[in-house]
Amino acid sequence: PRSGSTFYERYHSLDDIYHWINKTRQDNPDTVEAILIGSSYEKRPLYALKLSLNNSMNKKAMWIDCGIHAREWIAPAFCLWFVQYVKITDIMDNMDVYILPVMNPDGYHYTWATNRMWRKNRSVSKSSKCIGVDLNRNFDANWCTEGASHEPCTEIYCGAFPESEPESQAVANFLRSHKDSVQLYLSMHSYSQMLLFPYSCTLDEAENHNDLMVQEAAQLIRRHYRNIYKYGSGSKTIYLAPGGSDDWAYNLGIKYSFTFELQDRGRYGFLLPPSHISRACNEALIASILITIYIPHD
Ligand code: ING
Ligand code: ZN
Repeated sequence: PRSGSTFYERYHSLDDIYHWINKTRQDNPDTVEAILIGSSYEKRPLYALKLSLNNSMNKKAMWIDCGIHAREWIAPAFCLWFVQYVKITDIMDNMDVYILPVMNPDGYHYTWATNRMWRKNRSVSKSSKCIGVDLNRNFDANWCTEGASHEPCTEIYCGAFPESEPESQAVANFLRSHKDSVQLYLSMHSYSQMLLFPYSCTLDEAENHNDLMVQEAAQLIRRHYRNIYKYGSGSKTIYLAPGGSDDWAYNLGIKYSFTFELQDRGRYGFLLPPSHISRACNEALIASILITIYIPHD
């Protein structure tokens, strides 16, 4: 390890992250619970942590997933960072937090073992030799229209049908069964420094108040870190991308639904050096806390 860097300022293998999940749960029995929400194509467990105050009667909750795409290593690093550095009073007085540190464990493991630039999961297709579905094209939001592909050899393969993949199905099932409490959905990606809200699956405008919230969040990052984040709807800010998790969550009824594209803007791209983890995660942390503060209280 780089001298002077903490555990949270480094990237970690999947095994290390599973150990971290277990240790975090054991060290914080009153506030942290690990929930098995499903398993991956290669049968790895999908653990979400639930952060809540002792005996909290919270009816409200937020969800964060990280690492839906394998090579975007800063995303899982953010989920660990969030758990470590979020101050309990910042959010948890009002909300429980569900946090899935690695939504695509098979792909993440593959980027450590074999191919650093892998994006998709590792599911085997019946119709092709090519492996993997883009989990962020596999949700049931204008599934596999323009911006996704039926061709398994592409990076934006939508899968055989919506929620065909165990990873997307696990998240969708969890959110369906918790939709009365979950008010805020956040999905962490990299790179390009953007705060995105629905829709990505159509150029139509979503009816929401998310615009103001991300504008404030982007301004906060600019003031504190002198760093520029663009914001807007996914389809107008990057590209049309149907089947994404944030659009699906929004259509489910989770009105406050965002995708964060973390650092950087392309200098290192997916290979963001560990020395940048702290800044990248801190700016996303203050942005996400600001968004929680903006959510109307009842
Ligand atoms: N970007 C996202 C992608 O899946 C996105 C952009 C956001 C798509 C929200 C759909 C919904 O292509 C990266 N970097 O993965
Ligand atoms: Zn991504």
